[in-house]
Amino acid sequence: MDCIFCKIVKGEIPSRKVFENDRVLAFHDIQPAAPVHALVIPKKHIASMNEAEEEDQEVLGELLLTAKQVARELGIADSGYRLINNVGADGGQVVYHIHVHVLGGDKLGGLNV
Ligand code: IU
Repeated sequence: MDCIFCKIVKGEIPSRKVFENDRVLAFHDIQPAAPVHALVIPKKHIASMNEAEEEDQEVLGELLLTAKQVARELGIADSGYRLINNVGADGGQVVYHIHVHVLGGDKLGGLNV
């Protein structure tokens, strides 16, 4: 499968890793949209939230808990941060391997939902 994040998981494309275990990987985004911008992905290929299944429940929960740890690790936990999961074209998804953006390090603008 020609998935760029699967290649990052396999080490075929380098990344600046923040955290890794058997199930998830966190790394710095190559085009940061905020002073701190990391991505948390499952090692299993799930294209987007639309393709997530019941059996993915545990790893999806782990993505969020890892995002919390990443925020703490990168020093933005106390000031606050935003977790984003883009889904599909209108959601702004570009890479079709599910990921949680961890954004912070400044007051974030954009949609207030
Ligand atoms: P999106 O939610 O699919 O739009 O986010 C994809 C993100 O992946 C985006 O912020 C890119 O900068 C980031 N990214 C990356 O970190 N490394 C890569 O090799 C590629 C994209 I391609």
